[in-house]
Amino acid sequence: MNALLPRPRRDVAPGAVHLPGWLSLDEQRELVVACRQWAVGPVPMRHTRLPRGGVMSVRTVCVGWHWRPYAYERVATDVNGARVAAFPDWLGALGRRAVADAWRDPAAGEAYAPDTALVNFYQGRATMGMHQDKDEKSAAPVVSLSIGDTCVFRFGHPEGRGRPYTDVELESGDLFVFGGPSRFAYHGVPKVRPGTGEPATGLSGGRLNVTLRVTGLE
Ligand SMILES: O=C(O)CCC(=O)C(=O)O
Repeated sequence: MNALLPRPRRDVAPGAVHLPGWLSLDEQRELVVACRQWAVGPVPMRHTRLPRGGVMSVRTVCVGWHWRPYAYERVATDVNGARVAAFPDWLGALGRRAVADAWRDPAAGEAYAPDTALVNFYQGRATMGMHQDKDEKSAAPVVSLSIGDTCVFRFGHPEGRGRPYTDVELESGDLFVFGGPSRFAYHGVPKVRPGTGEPATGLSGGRLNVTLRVTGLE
């Protein structure tokens, strides 16, 4: 955590907002406890297999709906066939507060009804390539919460993976919301800075990222 320099909120692109230090230390601790529980089951955290045979370097566990490339399912057919953990009410409430604060729009926050969370854990050299979040059948915003090591979060535009993009340092407790014209912007994590996290969160190493989304599925 950088206690010396101020880290003001920033509108990175239309509909894309970075709110540094949005989660309190207690909220980060509670999220870490919840992520630890989800990581062991009913569907364990795993490296997602990609359709062309590759494997993602981050490990992922899902809540509410199970994500695999191009599909959301209630049951993790690509892992162990179990039904994913239920999406808790408290996580939906956190998402509503996030959207209201990021967009300074209480009505948009009230209307936000996320039904899935993807929990990504970055350890060692794990990174994430530029991609769009487009397996959801909804244009509702994505709420991204970071805990642990700082990362470089690269946020681009919907037309392609290349420039222009903005590199944002996401630290433990930061919130990033992207929706509206930026909902389908390409984004990725080219770098995580090991050893920069705050052990008081309960995470002794690595980086956790939780994204809340609306699947648009019944
Ligand atoms: O780890 C992050 O900050 C980004 C995660 C992400 O892009 C995703 O889950 O689709």
